Amino acid sequence: MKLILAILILLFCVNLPSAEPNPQRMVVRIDNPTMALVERFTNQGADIASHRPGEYLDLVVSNDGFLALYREFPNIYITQTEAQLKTNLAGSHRDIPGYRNYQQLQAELFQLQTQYPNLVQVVSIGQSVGHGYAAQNLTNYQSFQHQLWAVKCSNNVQETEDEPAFYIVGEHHAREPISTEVSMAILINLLEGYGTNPSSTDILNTAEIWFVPLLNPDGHKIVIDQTDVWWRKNIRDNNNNFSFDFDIYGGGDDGVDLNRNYAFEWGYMSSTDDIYYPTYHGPSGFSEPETTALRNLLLSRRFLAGISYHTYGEMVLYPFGYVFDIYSPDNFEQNALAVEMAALIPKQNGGTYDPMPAWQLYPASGTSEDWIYAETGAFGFTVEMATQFIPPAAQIPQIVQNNVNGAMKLFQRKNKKMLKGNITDTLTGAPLQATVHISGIDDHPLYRVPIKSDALFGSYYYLLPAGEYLARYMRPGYLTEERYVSISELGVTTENVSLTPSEAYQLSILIRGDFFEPLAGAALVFENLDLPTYISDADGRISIPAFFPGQYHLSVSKAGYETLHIMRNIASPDIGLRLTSIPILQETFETGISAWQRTGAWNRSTAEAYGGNYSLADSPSGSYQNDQNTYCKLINPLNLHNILNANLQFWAKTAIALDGDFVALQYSLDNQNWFVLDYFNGTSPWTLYSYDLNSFIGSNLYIRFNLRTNSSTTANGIFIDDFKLFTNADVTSVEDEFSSIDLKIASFPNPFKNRAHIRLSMEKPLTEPIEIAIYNMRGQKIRSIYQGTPSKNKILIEWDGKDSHGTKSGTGIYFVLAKSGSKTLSSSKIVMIKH
Ligand code: 0X9
Ligand code: ZN
Repeated sequence: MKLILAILILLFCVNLPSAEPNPQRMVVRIDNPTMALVERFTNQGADIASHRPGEYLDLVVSNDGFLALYREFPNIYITQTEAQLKTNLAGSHRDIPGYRNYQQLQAELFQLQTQYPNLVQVVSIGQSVGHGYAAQNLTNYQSFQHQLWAVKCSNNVQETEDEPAFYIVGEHHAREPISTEVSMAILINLLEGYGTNPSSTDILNTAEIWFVPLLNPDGHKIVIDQTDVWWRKNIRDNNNNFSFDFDIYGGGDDGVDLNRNYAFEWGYMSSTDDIYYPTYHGPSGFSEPETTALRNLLLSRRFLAGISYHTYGEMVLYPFGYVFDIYSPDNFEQNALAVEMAALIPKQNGGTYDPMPAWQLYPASGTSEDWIYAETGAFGFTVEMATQFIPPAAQIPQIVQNNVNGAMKLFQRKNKKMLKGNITDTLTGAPLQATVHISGIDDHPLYRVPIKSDALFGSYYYLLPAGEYLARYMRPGYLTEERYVSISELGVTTENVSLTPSEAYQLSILIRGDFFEPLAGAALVFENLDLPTYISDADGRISIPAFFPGQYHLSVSKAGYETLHIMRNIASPDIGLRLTSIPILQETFETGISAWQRTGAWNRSTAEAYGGNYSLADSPSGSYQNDQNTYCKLINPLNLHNILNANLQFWAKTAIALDGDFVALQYSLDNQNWFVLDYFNGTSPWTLYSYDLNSFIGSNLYIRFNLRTNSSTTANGIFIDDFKLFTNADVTSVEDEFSSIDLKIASFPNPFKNRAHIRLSMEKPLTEPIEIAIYNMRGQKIRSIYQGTPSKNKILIEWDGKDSHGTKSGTGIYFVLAKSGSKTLSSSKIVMIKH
């Protein structure tokens, strides 16, 4: 007995935990971890407590886990014991009560509603998973009848006002209860400041803030009741035994990690399909009532941005986070906002929070920030508060107050660097839901839903970096409006737009190939619209009987040809599009691989080929190695100058372990900074991949494949074949509506009553005669108003609204077309309102 005691004391001296009969868990720290090490643990499904790149990696481990780790990393040390966690969780300090439980939270929310009836509205957005089991009369779940409470906070809270919204979410993860505390503190700060603090008053008068302080009430109960203070997931009954199963060693057969359950890039990195692990992603995206409830709330109105709070690490994370080196279309402004917020939040031991893209913490799939951003357009931030999961009560007010300041900064973002306005129907004045397309952002190759105006109010909000932009307002059935907008550092730019309904007409599209030969079987898709896919007939024609003129985002593809991916203003009855089948660069790997610079095992391979005998492979014979970070790069950049369409295509076959290994397709503009365009993992047969590179037109684009593997499973890898770049400087056929002569038409006033002034401006005086004529919506010419060769580069013409017979035309939409022979040089629409 004495000997055992002595050993125990000795163990404690070297910082080893005691071998208690009832095993306990703890947080251990590895200092200065490499990213490869972090990857190893994320991919093993290890219970990662926190990570600061290059500084530390904290893991939740059992006694056994500690010993195993200690053998490999003798310098690890315990930063938190279970006893400390329990003390912190239950503790209070003077008048600081510590952590709220569900009942306290619920009572307080309703008390706030009573106290501030004009500012607070409590609504249930769903029920917890345990509530569902309780409703099935399962006895073990009767104490889990939790509502998912949301709080709307705004002036005139009972009314649905035309205001932008922000959200605050607490506690995806059960063991992170300060995330609920901070949510409550932000709510209370706004309420108490209303009417006295100018910032709180402004925010509640002109915006709606939605709070979901406790997204995971069942898990919260597991932690607060100390059933398992390390619990992270919800309590889904994965093994269908009708009772909650946790495991003293850190996992538990039950529960889904709610922050892996969102259905965007669901189920790949730092996420597992093994129910036992703390990062189990659930049976499918949005399988859980908790994530589903938040999804429905976030889709119900236009949220500009929001924060999901977690512990710990003292970081402000922004999307994307699903794979290394990925930067979102709104990366510039998301970073700027994260920098601003982080600078306001002091760390506990000096300095301020660190802003970074979420993947820099570690790539994770199916997280809230990625789905929220990609599928709603809101800037979804994740804030990792504090330096431990459950800080002691005495520290709560300070940590929380610091974070309140960060959140207030986020809400104030609505007062600057924003484009907003109302979109209405020109004729009826009714609000319209329309897409707002900003060039330079909405043509980014990575996916994010288009920003739309609100169906009820027609209002739209678009956060942007300061600068000049071309904004397009599009809705099928209406003519597209274009505006040049200027976004200033300090203010909001208001651009109200009225869209004019257009009449449908018969559109004929002729699709041709390299030698103007008609192309049958080409597929035409109108992006982001609920329209069928059109296929060209034997004459290369697609005929759409009722087509509304306007600006469209369309793609045209045919096997063996480039894919056109272009914005096009379609307003004339006949348009032509031309696809090339002749790549300007083609790599079949049949004759060699000298165009590529390679590291690691990348080489051509005969193990697999899509065509011929060779393909490109990360591991030409057999499986790839563990712990690889190798690449294969096209030595010469792709020349994307003086073209109208750029499209990269290749075939690939993959067998890549789904535990975090991947091959990324990356691009760079400087041959130094690389960004992910796509990534591959899992198993797939030979598949054609196609990428729109139009947002890089005008530059030289470097391309490479990057293999990243961890220290667990290996597999066969990737095979790539028939790598082709198509560029096309002439996407339209000869008779298409626009020529290269730079001629602009502007009509004013528009709409007009008696007389319209039509101004033509040209880059330089023309050499050939042109005709300016007025056409009706059916495409019929009703009046020719100018014929000749303008000798100046600006001319002004008048139209009195009459047709060629001298009859006044009716109220409606007309087109002013400038033609040279049969070629349309430019067009403009004009609306006449007859009195
Ligand atoms: O892993 C998580 O869900 C969050 N960290 S925590 O320690 N609170 O569990 C961070 C998610 C942030 N997103 C990415 N890392 N992609
Ligand atoms: Zn968390």
